[in-house]
Amino acid sequence: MRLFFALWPDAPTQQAWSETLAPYLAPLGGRRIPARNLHLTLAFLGEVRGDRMNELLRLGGDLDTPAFTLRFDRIEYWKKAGLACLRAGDTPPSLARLGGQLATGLQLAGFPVETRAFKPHVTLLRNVAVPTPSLPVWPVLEWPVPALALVRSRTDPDGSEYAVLHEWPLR
Ligand code: 3AM
Repeated sequence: MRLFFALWPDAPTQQAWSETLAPYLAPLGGRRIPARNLHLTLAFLGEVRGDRMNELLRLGGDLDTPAFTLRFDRIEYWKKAGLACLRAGDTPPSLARLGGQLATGLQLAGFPVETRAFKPHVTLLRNVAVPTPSLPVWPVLEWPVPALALVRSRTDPDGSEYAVLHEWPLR
């Protein structure tokens, strides 16, 4: 199974973001990520054997993260990856801590971890055709993050299909 930890908006939130952001994205061309796939990846694990699932469930349950709110205030174009993503100017300390604890826990358990700095983002567009400077999003999209999620990814010719396997409410 291909797995990752993420912050996963509920369906109405995904739909609201998709509709609100459509006018910002239309001029950039590229391929829209469908509303149901919008999420913020915390740690990508890649292929994981089914018998390691319990370790991941324990790890997720051991994290004790206070609830926090993300304020998405801009769309950034990432040239190298060719994508446009939703970003928050300020990373809440709880999110930075969650990302750090997760990376440490995964590393101690022997899972491969990303060595690049964690830059929280929600991918909105791939294969952007029209490069753009950062676009301010106004009004800011406020998202009280409800939970941490463990997600399975399946790739098929039509794109990625995701399933939330487990969620841990933030306290
Ligand atoms: O959440 P975003 O869209 O930023 O690009 C994949 C997606 O990122 C990324 O994990 C998220 C859920 O699939 N991803 C896929 N393969 C990856 C890899 N080998 C990867 N991230 C890092 N290394």
